[in-house]
Amino acid sequence: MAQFEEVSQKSAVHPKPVGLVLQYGTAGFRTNSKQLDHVMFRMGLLATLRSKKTKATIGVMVTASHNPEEDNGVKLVDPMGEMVTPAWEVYATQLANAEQEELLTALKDVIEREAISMAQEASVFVGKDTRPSSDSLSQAVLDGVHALGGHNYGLVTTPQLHYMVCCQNTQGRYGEATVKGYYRKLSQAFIQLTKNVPNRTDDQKALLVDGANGIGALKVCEMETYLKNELQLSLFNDGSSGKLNHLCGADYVKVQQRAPKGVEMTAGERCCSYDGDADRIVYYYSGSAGRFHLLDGDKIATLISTYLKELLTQAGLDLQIAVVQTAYANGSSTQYLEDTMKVIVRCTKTGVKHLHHAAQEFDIGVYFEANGHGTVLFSKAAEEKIQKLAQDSNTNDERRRAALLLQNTVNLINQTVGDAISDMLLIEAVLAIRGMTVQQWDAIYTDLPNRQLKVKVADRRVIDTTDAERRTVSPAGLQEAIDSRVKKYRRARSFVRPSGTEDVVRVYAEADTQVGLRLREFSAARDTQKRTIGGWCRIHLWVEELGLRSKGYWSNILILVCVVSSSGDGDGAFLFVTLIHVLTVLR
Ligand code: 16G
Ligand code: MG
Repeated sequence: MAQFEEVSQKSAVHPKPVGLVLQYGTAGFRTNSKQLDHVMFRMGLLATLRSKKTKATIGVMVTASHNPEEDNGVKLVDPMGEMVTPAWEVYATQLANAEQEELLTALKDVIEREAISMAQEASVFVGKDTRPSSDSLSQAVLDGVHALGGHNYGLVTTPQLHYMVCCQNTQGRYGEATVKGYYRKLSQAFIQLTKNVPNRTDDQKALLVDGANGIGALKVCEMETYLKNELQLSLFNDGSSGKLNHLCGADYVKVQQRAPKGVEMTAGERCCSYDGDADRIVYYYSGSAGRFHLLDGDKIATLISTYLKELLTQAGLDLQIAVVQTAYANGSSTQYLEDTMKVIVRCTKTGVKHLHHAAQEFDIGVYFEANGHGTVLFSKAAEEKIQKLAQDSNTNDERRRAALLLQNTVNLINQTVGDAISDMLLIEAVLAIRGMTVQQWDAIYTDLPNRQLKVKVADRRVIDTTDAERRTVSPAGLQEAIDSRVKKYRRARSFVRPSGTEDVVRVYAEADTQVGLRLREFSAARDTQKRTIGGWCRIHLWVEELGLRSKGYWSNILILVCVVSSSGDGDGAFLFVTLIHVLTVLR
């Protein structure tokens, strides 16, 4: 067949390095950009097949998100804007790893197994971020889809691509499938939501944005005129000089628990950071003593679900609302949501697709990872009920007002995937409507002291987990060892899981303890540049107090010092140290 001949010829231009093996991971392929040319070409082919199979437009996004500028990656987007279905992740890995001479056989294998009619038309949208390698790599994707109706969107954020795929496949019902259509839909909803908020001052409209030197910076700039000064953005790390994700962006801020480079914030000012492809967001501010306060995905989920629940009550709508989190959600957030807010809370494995899937089971599913990936999903029935009430002229003013707010909230949210720009507008609207400052938002609950670190072990696959990654089933004895340490502390929780994106094991620990408080004092001193010999001595004393001496005094001191000095506060470090010791067994 002519199509296969063309595939053969073009694949020779995008040859696979012999023996290279890559895996379609949690968020697609991701590695150094130099290794990806053949993968891109083959994902172009696979997206075309997926489009023929589903008889719908498929998306391909070229990005490595928060990873360094030298890296790149690719992921496929299914017809409703969601991540590609798991069976096709397997095909993606098979195609990417087929040696040059095996490619056609691998391709034909997919066609046969999925009973794909090659005569069917195909449509593929290709998007890319601002990395230097994204130009040629997206061209390689297009080579794969070439002559089969592929459409190149050029520079877009990941969520914009998801959005446009969904618009295209719903014949415009979700919105217009263009970047301008996206700006218009979101900005109109934002203006509608905030227009009746009394006495909104310029201060309340001001927001500092760290664009991570990436695509989000470019796109939020384009959007500004649509917002008609209802939001006044000061943009930092806009990509004009700095390097992508370097000392800036949501991942840096969340992991380091400190402000990004280049953002000039004064006490109490609201700031947010996007990641490199703008599908993640975190907020933060500087407190009165110069202390850094982070408002992560858990705080965002709490703010949004509280707001939605209040509106549902005011509207008198009986819709079930749930919050979906992962094991990384701070225990205080879960407790607040369940005990105070009385909303259903679900926990899933790490990775957007798992949360998204779980959230689809409810009338309204709010999902967020602590790292800032997340959005809100409304069921079709929920959207219809909201719409019906908003148009019902017989209902009372309070109910109608709440229904209208809900309706505009639905329009403001990108339901296809977590979206830094859409989430930012929603948070800004909610703060305005509820008349809340960032400090009041932060005070809804207090995070339990916690720590997260990665450990390199010989083979991370020996760790197998269950219960949404909260417990290990192998190797034998690991879970018991964790349990015996965790039970010594109040409100303590800890888990170990193999990373889905790096060759490491991640360790998480949280607890409410006196030692945690003292470590917090120490790190506050660090923040105000009062790093003292006395401070370091106190760390020695705590290690003694915790009885860690026998378990390797100096290595404990070292880990504590690293943990305390590399992150905002030192809480949880003690528990963490004991866990590192559990893991040394596996090294
Ligand atoms: C990917 C996921 C993110 C998850 C992270 C976990 C998407 C779009 N991104 O970045 O949701 O939190 O992986 O990484 O799904 P880990 O398995 O290395 O901890
Ligand atoms: Mg990202």
